[in-house]
Amino acid sequence: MATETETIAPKLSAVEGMKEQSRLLRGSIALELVDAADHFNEANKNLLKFHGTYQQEDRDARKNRSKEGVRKHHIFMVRCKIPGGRVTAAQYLAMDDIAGQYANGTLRFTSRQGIQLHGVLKENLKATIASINTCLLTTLGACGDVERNVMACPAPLHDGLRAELQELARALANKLAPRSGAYHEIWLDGKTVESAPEAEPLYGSVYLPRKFKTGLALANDNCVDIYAQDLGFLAAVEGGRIVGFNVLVGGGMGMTHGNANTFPHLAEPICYIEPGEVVAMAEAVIRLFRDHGNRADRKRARIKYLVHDWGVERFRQVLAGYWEKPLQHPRPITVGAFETHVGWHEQGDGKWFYGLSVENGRVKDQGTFRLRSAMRKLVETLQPELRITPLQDVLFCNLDSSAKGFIEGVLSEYGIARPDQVSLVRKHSMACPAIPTCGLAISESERSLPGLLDKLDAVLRDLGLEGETLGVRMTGCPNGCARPYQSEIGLVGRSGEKYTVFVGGSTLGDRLNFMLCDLVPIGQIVPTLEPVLRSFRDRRQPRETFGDFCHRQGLEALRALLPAERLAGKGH
Ligand code: SRM
Ligand code: SF4
Repeated sequence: MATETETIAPKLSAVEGMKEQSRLLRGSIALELVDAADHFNEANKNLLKFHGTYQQEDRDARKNRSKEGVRKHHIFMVRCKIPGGRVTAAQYLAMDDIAGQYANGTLRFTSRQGIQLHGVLKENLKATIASINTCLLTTLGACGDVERNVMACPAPLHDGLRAELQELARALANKLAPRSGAYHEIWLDGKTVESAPEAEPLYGSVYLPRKFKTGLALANDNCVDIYAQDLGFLAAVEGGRIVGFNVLVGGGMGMTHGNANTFPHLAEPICYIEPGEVVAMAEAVIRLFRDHGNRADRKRARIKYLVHDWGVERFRQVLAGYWEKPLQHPRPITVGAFETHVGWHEQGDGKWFYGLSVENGRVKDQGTFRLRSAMRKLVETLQPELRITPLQDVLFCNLDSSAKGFIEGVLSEYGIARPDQVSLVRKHSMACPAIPTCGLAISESERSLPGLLDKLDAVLRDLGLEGETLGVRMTGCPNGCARPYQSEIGLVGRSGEKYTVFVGGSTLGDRLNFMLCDLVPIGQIVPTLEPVLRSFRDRRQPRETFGDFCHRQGLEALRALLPAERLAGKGH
């Protein structure tokens, strides 16, 4: 029995044991890969995430299958980690080939500038991951308890700033990638990598308590949503060059309905560093997280809970123990703009880039909408560098001015809207994949947002608000993969067809929104928002945005506008 002065160490989560026993992520994945089953056991299923793949179930097929007493239809999602979202034309075309050969014939640009494939069968998993590596992309560390894809502004502007952020994103991704030889052994040549270390130098044998996400931003363009990152580097710019960074720690979106101990949290400024110290600071923060993060309760394991529970001052003190010099205080840098980067823009080097708005990041051919074919034709012909944006869109880079007419001709031929034909609200919106692939989804998201935006567009037009910048971010569960808790309107799956509606976020991504009402049937979401939008039109202050208006009015004033049946759901 423990004495009064002894503390009983909390029981570690089951995933910690799986990592510990995995021999640096090997487990028995290689053995299971060649057996006849269409899925992996629980331990390997968890380890596979570090290799960039999730074992999923086709949820559309689930109902019929259980009626017929047939087993689950297992499929795999494969995620590429692409720092700063940059891919060459050849890499994109290879990914498109792989999507056709091994996946469900679609590609998906993610909210962290990656590319996902869905619907891969176990028998094709090795070929899929090997082919991705052949085109010099990787899936290693795209998921799992390690550094995830590092985000940076994708715009190819020759402004002396963005290229530096892109370079840093690559340097961080290289330095923070797992060093285990398991990935090579299992997916590539099958041989043991002689140079691979016995232990992970940064992560140790049990890796991090949870996923860890890093992004870099400029104050005048917070397109990466720096406040949602576990670790953010916000540039200080003087005389047109980056002179240092504020280090922000503790952003994260995920929460669990009904568990008040879990919540979205914005990253807070902790200290200031010199430009050459970015990688070392990332390692210091990761070491701190490795040593102090919660390894008992995975729902409370993110670094945001350390920042929240300790407070900024204590966090700084602990971080000081991982940093050789005295920590400098953060500078007063605040974000002032957020760019989508869609449309036709000069790069500043005589070339141009064209940002295409891709609805929910899904590249597919469906009926007369043939985005996948259009992308292929554009990439084959123009051979551009492509950059994926944090809003799941894509930029065609390094173009001659003559390319614009060709691009718009192809878009029109393949039934794709030009950026100027897409409403402002649609351009600023995004949804997560949810059903049918995501095992955690409670409600639809990617498949429901387009129809919901049709209705919202109509209301905005009726109210004369179609010129307003506001976005809807929708997710099929409270994990927040489309970062819904920062947007002007956030819709979060609550129970089947019912959603929690949030309002009051800022276009700049620097403020959390608040719950307006709960358990709203999907068909009632736009009618619920209509009186709030009408009040915004009639009572806004000059140049006030919808998010700022909701924030200023506050919950009670906004709820007074709602129909009586909406008031049953609680606000907070
Ligand atoms: Fe996410 C889990 C999809 C960005 C918070 N996320 C998942 C899984 C893997 C479901 C699962 O664990 O079984 C989803 C796969 C669905 C599918 O079928 O593809 C999934 N997340 C996505 C993507 C594809 C959404 C998208 O619309 O693009 C994004 C992939 C990004 C990438 O390329 O790396 C994606 N996920 C995010 C973000 C946004 C971000 O990082 O900027 C968040 C909120 C920020 C954060 O991390 O707090 C996010 N995803 C989560 C969480 C909640 C984690 C938490 O600790 O609170 C989960 C659940 C979990 O980890 O247990 C999750
Ligand atoms: Fe799945 Fe939820 Fe993430 Fe959507 S928010 S992809 S439903 S985990």
